[in-house]
Amino acid sequence: MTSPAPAHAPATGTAPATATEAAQPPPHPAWLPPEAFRALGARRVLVHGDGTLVDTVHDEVARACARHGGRAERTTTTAAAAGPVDLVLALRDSGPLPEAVPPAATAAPAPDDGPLGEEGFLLTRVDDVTVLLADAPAGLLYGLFHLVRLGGAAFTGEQPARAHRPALCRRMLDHWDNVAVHPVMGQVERGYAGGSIFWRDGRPRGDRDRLRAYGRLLASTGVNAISVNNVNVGPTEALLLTDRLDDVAEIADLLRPYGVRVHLSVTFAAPVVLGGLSTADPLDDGVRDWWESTTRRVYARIPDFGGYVVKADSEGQPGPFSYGRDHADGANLLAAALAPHGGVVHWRAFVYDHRRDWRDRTTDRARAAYDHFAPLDGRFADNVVLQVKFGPVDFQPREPVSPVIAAMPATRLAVELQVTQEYTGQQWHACYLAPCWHEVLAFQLWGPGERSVADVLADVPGPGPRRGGDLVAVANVGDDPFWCGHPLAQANLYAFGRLAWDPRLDPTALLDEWIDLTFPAATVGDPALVRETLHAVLDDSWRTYERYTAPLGVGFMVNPAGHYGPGIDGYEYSRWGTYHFADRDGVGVDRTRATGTGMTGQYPPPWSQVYESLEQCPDELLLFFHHVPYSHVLHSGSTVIQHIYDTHFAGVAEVEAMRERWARLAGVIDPAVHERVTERLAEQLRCATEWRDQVNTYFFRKSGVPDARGRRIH
Ligand code: GCW
Repeated sequence: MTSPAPAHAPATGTAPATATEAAQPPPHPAWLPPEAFRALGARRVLVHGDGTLVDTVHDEVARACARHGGRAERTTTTAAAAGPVDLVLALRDSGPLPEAVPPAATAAPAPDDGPLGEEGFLLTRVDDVTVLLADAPAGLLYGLFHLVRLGGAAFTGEQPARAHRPALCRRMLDHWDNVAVHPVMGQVERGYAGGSIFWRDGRPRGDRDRLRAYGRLLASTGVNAISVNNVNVGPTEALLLTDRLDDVAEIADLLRPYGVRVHLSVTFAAPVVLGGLSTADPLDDGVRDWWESTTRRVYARIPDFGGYVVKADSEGQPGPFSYGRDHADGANLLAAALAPHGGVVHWRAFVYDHRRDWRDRTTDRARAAYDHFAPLDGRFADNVVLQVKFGPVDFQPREPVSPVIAAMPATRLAVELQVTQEYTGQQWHACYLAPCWHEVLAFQLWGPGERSVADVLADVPGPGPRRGGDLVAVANVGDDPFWCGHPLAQANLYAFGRLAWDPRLDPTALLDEWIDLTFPAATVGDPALVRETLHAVLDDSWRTYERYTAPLGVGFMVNPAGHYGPGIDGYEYSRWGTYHFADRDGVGVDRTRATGTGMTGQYPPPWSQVYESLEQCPDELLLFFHHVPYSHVLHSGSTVIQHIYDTHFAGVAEVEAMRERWARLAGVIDPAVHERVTERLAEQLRCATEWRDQVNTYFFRKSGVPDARGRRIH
């Protein structure tokens, strides 16, 4: 949602500014500090193969070995074989394998024998040699970082061969970075980590080391694609497609060694604003030719260019509706231009009327994406990826899964998550989002036992055509020394990449991975305390955030000025279509077929029934689907009003506990990290208290029902 906020929004709606200094020291190493490479770097390692990504693997190994006392060797198709080794990373098709690979390591087929593909790898350990084999260079790169995660465990005992492959082919981060500073949205739209790592004041930022470090971090989690500019494309950003293509090519060159392909957000009006044509009509031959020749030039400059990202007919961006065409016409136009080069278009489904009349209770923004796109299923070209926000509205801390995902079996889909914490505390609040994403990915679209969101994206067989898809997220990094403003928000970036690689991974286990890498035992005073504290602070932090903000899935009680802090009626009488309808008797949005907007009917059974039914609807989504009296009794046994009071008091108490736990790490971890998190937790407590007091007071005044436990409500 484009906020109507002035450049200097009131402090209540805007998170405190993050200081960015002019000359910056190297950024925090995040989850790749040198110490994380100790186990690998202390070994005799052989890298076998050719190619840019193999060079990257070898460089990593060589640096780790130089630091930790091991020995790095390289053999290629032509170079001679090496002496005894502890670890071999080899491309299977790079000529005969070096003698150092024990024959048994290649003789035994992996249990799930099948092609490793472009990115997979096979790991085994035989006769005291750890052997990692791949059929393509990217497989070696991902294998290398897998070994880093394993640490010493990669070098013990015998280990049967195991194949590793990503569940999803494209694992992508979208940057909402502006090239020119936007008068309201700034350098990075919804960015909470300082400036952009790519752009500054209309020009490339030029910090090549920072971009290489970013590519490396992404590769280590499995992310293999990014878009480098905001989906709201302004006049300066539009030029990246043509006159300023060199700026994009430079980023692509820096990220290529890490297996990350670059995509570009483009404006649908490009033929008019860049090409001087009188129309951007998708069925016009001149428009078609313009996109084809422009795209040809892009590929001539960047041969591995990923494709386009398009926000069309959405929040004021131009689109096919202006020409009486639909979104299949629009998306297929760009897809046709990209297809000969192997590119894709990510076409966003975030299409809704943002000029509603709040008085009209018959229309429903949550219905919009389904209403626009479900009828188009089957009409999209093969290289269109329809990019759907995970929920029907807009990245709220709690939403049901979007009904679009089950409704479009003949369309390739991307599910879009938001790593940048627009609605989840703007990287001032500790809010570990992996549990939320895990719930979304594990949601069984056609009921218990049926395929999940992750299965659909991974193209797991089921009824109907198979299309597969991507996981995409809006990035949370900037030029902040800690990358993300909040050092603990690094865990979200890490977990996103890992879940996109394997959506079955458990969020708590992922946090352990991140802790092991970011805070290696040898670098902290008390490793057990560090682990215990980070789990205590982060494991449940998303639910804590939910407790002190909008209740029971109703969403959008944020301050409209910047989406930070409470603004309970902030959107209630606005044009944006996000209402809670609280009055003296009750609260919530009636989306039932029986008496409401009928949105429950967009789900297949059993969910269409479960959400329709007041008795069956899960508590956490109750107010998303139903308008109920304050006295309504939840499955938990509590009334809605008492639940509101209880969760808001509990949420603040939990933040207080987080703060106390964190204080115990003083002197145990890097003081700069400790201090930054301490500062943020103080602000989180202030803001959570504000949320609690405003929400509780608001509902007490509306309902007149006192808190059963007699706590202070204002
Ligand atoms: O969540 C909303 C944001 C807008 C954003 C929009 C979108 C890039 O408030 O800032 O615009 O979503 O996803 O397009």
